[in-house]
Amino acid sequence: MKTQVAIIGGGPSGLLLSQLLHTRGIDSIVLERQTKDYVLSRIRAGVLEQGLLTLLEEAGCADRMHAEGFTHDGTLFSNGEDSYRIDFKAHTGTPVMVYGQTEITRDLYAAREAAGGQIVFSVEDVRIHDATSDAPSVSYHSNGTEHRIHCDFVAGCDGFHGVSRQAIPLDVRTEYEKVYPFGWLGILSETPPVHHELIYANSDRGFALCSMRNAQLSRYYIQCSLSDKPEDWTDDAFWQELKRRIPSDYADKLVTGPSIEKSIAPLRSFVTEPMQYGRLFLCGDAAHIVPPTGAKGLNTAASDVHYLYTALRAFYERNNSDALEAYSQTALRRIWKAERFSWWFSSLMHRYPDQSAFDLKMQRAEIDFLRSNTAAQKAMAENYVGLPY
Ligand code: RFL
Ligand code: PHB
Repeated sequence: MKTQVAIIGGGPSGLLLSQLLHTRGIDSIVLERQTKDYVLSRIRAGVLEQGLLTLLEEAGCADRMHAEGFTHDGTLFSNGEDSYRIDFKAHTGTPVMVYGQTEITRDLYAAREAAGGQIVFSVEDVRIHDATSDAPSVSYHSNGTEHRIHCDFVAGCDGFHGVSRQAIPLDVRTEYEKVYPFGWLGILSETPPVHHELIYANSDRGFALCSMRNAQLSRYYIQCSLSDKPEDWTDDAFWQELKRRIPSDYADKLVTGPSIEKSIAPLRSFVTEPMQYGRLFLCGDAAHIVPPTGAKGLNTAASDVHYLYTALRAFYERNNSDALEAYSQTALRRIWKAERFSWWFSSLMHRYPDQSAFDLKMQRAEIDFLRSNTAAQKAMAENYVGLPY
């Protein structure tokens, strides 16, 4: 088999890149380890930056998002009983969009299928060959048979546990990591959201987040211990704990119901450098992870896709490889800023097991500063809605 760009991973990064390339007549084949149903059963991100919206529009996949998504101009922050709102739109001129990653992925699959795009599911043993040559290839097993795709470029969009990052030799690759001493227990419930905007809550009992997918579907999270298992938490225990962490006005009107999904995500900051090796380019979670505080995971994946798509277009349309050569450097400049924001926002909002009385005072002072200082709120808003590409 032959294609121009072999894409490993059929999550949002791989599908978006494939669809964008298709709009410019550039061929790709997507290899996905799981089945489509499995990919569409994962509940992940919910808040989208304007940059991702623009990419989805360019890919021709934004109609349902514009019809069904919710534009949020701001967000509530609470600290115990005290709450305040930061108006993103007033500070930056830009709102954010609330529309689930699962729905974006569904829309991208529909677009690829309508365009006759090639996506091979349930592939095994994916390997990248000759990445530093002008003629790389990707081999894989499907239904017990080995196949090989010859291509011009390989896009590694296969997430944190994929093979692409591992294909960069250890003497070339440097990894930076911080693991946080807690996780997020999340539930999805078919109940109306407690508030029309998100609530990020800091409390003496730990962090909580009230989010949503639509008018009848809510997404809630609470900070939990890393040793907790989802089955340790009954729905009732979850709702009780959430209510203790948000201001009582909201706790009193919270509509509870059975969870339809319950999972625990560990929190991690991670970056690998460089994000390219010869003709292999990493995008999204394959190259970096952020803690979910601030919703930057999917949005940083989108900015990588933007830079790689732009660079591939320059190569195919103008025979110019400058942007491809600069890809890692360009993408990483924005990634590190999103890493900084997610790390800072996580530090501000969570209770740490080893937090000293001094650390707690510093956290409170920082929250108070944010609550009362317009410049601090503007900086927060600029980061939250997404730094420019
Ligand atoms: P994905 O979504 O992980 O997709 C990678 C795809 O590659 C496939 N794959 C392979 N395919 C072929 N061969 C292999 N060897 C392969 N190995 C893996 C996988 O099956 C998968 O389909 O990465 P991508 O596309 O870069 O997208 C990134 C986003 O998914 C991610 O940044 C966010 O979802 C992160 N994230 C969240 N971000 C937010 O902004 N807000 C959130 O609330 C939020 N919640 C989450 C999250 C990530 C989670 N993970 C990864 C555990 C909750 C969870 C549980
Ligand atoms: C979500 O809706 O899943 C969500 C929203 C905001 C975050 C993290 C997750 O910061």
